[in-house]
Amino acid sequence: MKIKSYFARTVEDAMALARQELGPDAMLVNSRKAAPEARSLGEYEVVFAADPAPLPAPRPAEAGPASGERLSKEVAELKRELEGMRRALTRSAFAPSQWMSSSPDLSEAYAALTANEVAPDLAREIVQSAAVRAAGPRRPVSGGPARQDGEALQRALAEELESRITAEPLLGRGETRPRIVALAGPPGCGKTTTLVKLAVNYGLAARRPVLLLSMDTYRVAAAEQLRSYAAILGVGFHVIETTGALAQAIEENRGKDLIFIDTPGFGFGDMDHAAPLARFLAARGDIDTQLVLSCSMKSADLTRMVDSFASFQPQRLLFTKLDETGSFGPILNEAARTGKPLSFFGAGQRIPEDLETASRRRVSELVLAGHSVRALSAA
Ligand SMILES: Nc1nc2c(ncn2[C@@H]2O[C@H](COP(=O)(O)OP(=O)(O)O)[C@@H](O)[C@H]2O)c(=O)[nH]1
Ligand SMILES: [Mg+2]
Repeated sequence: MKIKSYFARTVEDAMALARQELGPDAMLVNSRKAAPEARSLGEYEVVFAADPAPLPAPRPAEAGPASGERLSKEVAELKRELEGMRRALTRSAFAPSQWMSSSPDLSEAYAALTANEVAPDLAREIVQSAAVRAAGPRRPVSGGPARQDGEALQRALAEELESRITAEPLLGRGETRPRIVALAGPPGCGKTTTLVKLAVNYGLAARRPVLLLSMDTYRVAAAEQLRSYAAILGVGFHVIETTGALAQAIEENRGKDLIFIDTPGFGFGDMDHAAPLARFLAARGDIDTQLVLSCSMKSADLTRMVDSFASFQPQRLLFTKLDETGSFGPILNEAARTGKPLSFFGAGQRIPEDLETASRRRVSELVLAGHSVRALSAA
């Protein structure tokens, strides 16, 4: 037997070359994308085996329908094979690494995280680090037992997850008074609702003098919503049209303890209008700008939204509508990606009850909820 490779731009061409030289009885051994060093010869390589004395190239008369049929059969077979290879490659590129798929606990944990919309890269990182952490110093993961200690792994997952985020359920920056908080974010994400919740819980409930300022003068009646709340709560309220007026209002209310600034919702298309306010807030070292984000947003849109609010230089991320979703991965994704602390969570429409302080523990509970490695192991 003689083994010979043929290179060409396509598999079909390479096979035609081989058949021409070796005749119809040569056997196809392998076909693949050419190795990089052989790429100059052709994109694809087919390997044929034939008897040592190569048969003469078939004369046109012999290359009749029979050999043509055979060729196309082989090509069809090759195509199937290539498709199989492509699928296998795709699977291994997106699947967790080898050792992860060798451990049911780890792959279950990875699946649970990604099902909760944790970004695949982050999920992989967390599971891998958790596996190392759970294995402890004397039990390296590679070649270790396929089945982890379920409880240790569960704990390690939470620890790894929590180590990637921070929480600061705070209002204002540092110790300076008044504490000034601006809530920014897309339309309908819950800025006004959350502002009132915060004003009640941290202002009125603590008997601290509060002032509410609304800059939401774009939409009809938007400021009126806050005006009525201010009236009900009996706190000061002003509608502010410009950043200059905002600076002045802050100056005139230095005696207050808490100043909340409600801002218009800016969507992807409105960012040009947002520029003056974004510049103002970014430049004010005394204003705590919190970016309000709804958990019910699709995670890709959420990421885009966070990026488009970068010019506001928000101090913290505030997630709302936790009650409207079952997938909490995006909270983790954005907190880990931006490195910004999480401040508060809105978890319902009721004012002021549906407000929570953010904590790392809460996030890991939400993200890992329903996932217990132990339970899965026992199953
Ligand atoms: N389910 C739920 N709804 C919320 C939450 N926060 C705000 N909302 C609702 O979302 C809608 C828009 O809220 P609003 O505060 O006006 O959003 P804004 O445009 O960002 O000021 C209102 O119907 C709110 O009641 C929350 O945490 N959960
Ligand atoms: Mg509003």
